[in-house]
Amino acid sequence: MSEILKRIAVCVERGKVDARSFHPPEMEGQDGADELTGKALEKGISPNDILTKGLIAGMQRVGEKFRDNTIYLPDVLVSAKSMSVSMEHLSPFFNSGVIKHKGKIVMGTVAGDLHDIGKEIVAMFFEGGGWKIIDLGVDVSAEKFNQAIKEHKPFAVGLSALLTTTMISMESIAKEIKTEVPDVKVIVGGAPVTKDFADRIGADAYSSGPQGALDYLNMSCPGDYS
Ligand code: B12
Repeated sequence: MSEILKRIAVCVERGKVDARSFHPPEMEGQDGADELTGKALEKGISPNDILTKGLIAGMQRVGEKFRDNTIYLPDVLVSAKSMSVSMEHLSPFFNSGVIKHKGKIVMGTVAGDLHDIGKEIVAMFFEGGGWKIIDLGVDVSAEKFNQAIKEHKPFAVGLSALLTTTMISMESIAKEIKTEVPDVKVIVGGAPVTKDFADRIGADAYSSGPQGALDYLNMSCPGDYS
């Protein structure tokens, strides 16, 4: 694999945004994800390879380390920043259809709940895994989820709940989604949510963090970037 793609993956993994950033200290002064993505495009490396062999490869390692508790939230946030500066270089290729997403995922925090930090992180990992996110924000009703599902035809919908009280909304929302659009995969998560609860409400998948959910998506819908 091209050296520059390996370096892009390392920049995402370590959170090296650009040449000016001081983080991580041992990479100070070196090109970051920003410059390397620009240079890779100038060299004629395909945007698809930059995405899959650079950004997604780096983000996969971030997800595994976060799942294994060897890195923490601040590390994930700098990795997300590195990924997003690179994505700015790649966005024209998404818009023109040169690179394709694996599929779409509708995300939202359920009705009555305003917590969105966890949902944003999960969404960012999904995006880093090659999925297009339609983020409905917080306090999202079943009706709004169903409207978005019908409009965007996603492969899956991700529901987040942080309150024991809003887990009750999660239950009715998951059931209403499954009644209206049985084919869409419902993935649930959030601090009070458990696997038993997810099974009871008829969700297709539960994960305590982003990586388990991403593994589930990639297993059920491996996608095709060609
Ligand atoms: C920040 C925070 C707030 C902020 C939210 C800001 C924001 N923009 O999100 C504010 C101040 C608004 C807030 C308000 C309230 N909060 Co609050 N809040 C928190 C706090 C401190 C951190 C939550 C957080 O962001 N964690 C960090 C993220 C990264 O973790 P996470 O959300 O769990 O997400 C991870 C996983 O759960 C999972 N995940 C999450 N969503 C999804 C979705 C899918 C599909 C998947 C696969 C995975 C997944 O992956 C994420 C990444 O690993 C927690 C306490 C705590 N330490 O958790 C209390 C906490 C959640 N809040 C609590 C309460 C009670 C409230 C209030 C009712 C307080 C009040 N009396 O007004 C209000 C409720 C407002 C409302 N209607 O929602 C309680 C809930 C208790 C309970 N069990 O019901 C907690 C636990 C605090 C406590 N110990 O009492 N809160």
